[in-house]
Amino acid sequence: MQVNMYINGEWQMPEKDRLSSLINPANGTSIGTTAMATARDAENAIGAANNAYDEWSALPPAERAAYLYQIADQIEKRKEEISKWETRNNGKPLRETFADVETACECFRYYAGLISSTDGYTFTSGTEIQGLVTYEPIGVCGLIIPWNHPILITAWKTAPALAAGNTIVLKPSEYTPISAYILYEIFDQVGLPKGVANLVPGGGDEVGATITNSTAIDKISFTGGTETGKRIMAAAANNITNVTLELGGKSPVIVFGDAEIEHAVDHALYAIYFGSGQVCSAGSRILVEESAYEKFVDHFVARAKQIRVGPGENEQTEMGPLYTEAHMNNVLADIKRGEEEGATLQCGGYRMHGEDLVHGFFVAPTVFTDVNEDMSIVQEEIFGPVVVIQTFTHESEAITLANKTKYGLAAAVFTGDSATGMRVIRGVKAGLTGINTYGMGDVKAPWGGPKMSGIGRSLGPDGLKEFQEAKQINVALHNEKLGWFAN
Ligand code: TXE
Repeated sequence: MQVNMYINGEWQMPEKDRLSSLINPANGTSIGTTAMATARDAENAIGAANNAYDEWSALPPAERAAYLYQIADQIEKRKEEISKWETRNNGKPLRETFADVETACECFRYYAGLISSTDGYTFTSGTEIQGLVTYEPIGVCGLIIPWNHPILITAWKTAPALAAGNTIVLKPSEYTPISAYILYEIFDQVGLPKGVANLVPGGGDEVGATITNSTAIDKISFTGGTETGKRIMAAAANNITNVTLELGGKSPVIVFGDAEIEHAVDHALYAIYFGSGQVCSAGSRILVEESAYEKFVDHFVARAKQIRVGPGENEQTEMGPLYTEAHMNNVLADIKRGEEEGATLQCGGYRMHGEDLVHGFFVAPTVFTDVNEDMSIVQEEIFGPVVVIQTFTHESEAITLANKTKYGLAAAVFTGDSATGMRVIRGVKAGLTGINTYGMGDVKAPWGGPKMSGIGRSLGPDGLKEFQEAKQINVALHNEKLGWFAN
């Protein structure tokens, strides 16, 4: 597999010295190479997107929607192939990559439907003005994608951007560009007009920075780490470029003593170990009411130890490796710091070396107890299969602890009393929340959160608005002077 650039409707090969190896995190072997585009390539892509803008944005929404429906159909046809490559490239189990590809399809169909069925609105101002509000595309959008959900987040940004009439320059993660490459094969196949969508695989410092600093980019939509998000926002400030940032989290799962404990444990396991904890909305802090603490910890640790960790291509696997060796080493260093800070390691905490794991980047499901909110493992996003369990004694303490990090992405509360659930969720600063469930996420509803978790929302009607500019049009009903000035 070689990932090339796609600029102005043409495949472009990089120079030989601009290729980087792609590694399967389950076994450390090479699965292909990717182009590492230059700043010049990125500028060419931005130029092509600018040239294509007038025609694409002028198409009736239904015609743009027709392309999106065709794209969704082709993704569906190649679902198995895309999932397999995504698993080899990112490491996630097949059941996760299948779900991501299915949601990517759904996302293209959802925004095709939404753009065909929604419009602006009218207003009346006094007796003199009939007003209209229209939603227009923003222009050329730079979409910067992380490695943890490559095809999914590519779809979350691409589908609403194109539906709204923008043209795009997409930079996938330099580690996981394969599924985006296949998506661009599909764009080519369905005959998306030249320059409407451009693919520039490459590094953040070169391609990413060219996009974020460009005066010819009208919108930046980024998902990734909070530190990178700050750099992107600073670069965007120079040109007052519109930004959407979807960043990190340290999301709480709050369990009251009256909750069904087995149910809460089951959801809490999913919340942290899905995606090996490499998910922005991961429930990486569990807060349990003192009366249920012992039972919860016993059940949670017993089940965490039984999770089947292995290569994602193995149908039995429930949790895969971390995406690179360097990231695995960071996660292991964070775990060591937790032990040094005095937390108790209940299980995991090590690199796994089983027969089929020895060359991969596997970290065992890890649980810490006896933690407090001053510890770095309670405050910092680890982005691995590591969870901390704390106690609380009453509702207001649960809310205070839940809010005591710089992030505000997700939160869930488990309780037998729906009023308690509602009160607590209202008190928690987070954008994605659940009561007696951690199964959150639907293309129809906004995704994102406040504080250092970002700015703006993906998905749902809010996700479309991120790629649109509102315009008010005031139409005079009578040709009368204002008469504000006498002469
Ligand atoms: O992400 P980066 P990294 C968090 C998670 C993780 C940490 C670091 O905690 O451990 O971030 O991960 C591109 N200008 N999340 O370093 O750097 C980069 O090439 C423009 C949370 O892998 O944010 C890639 O395409 N672009 C998260 C994308 O940004 C730049 C998902 C994401 O990489 C750039 C991933 C620059 N200066 C990590 N520098 C989530 N919210 O889901 C890098 N990039």
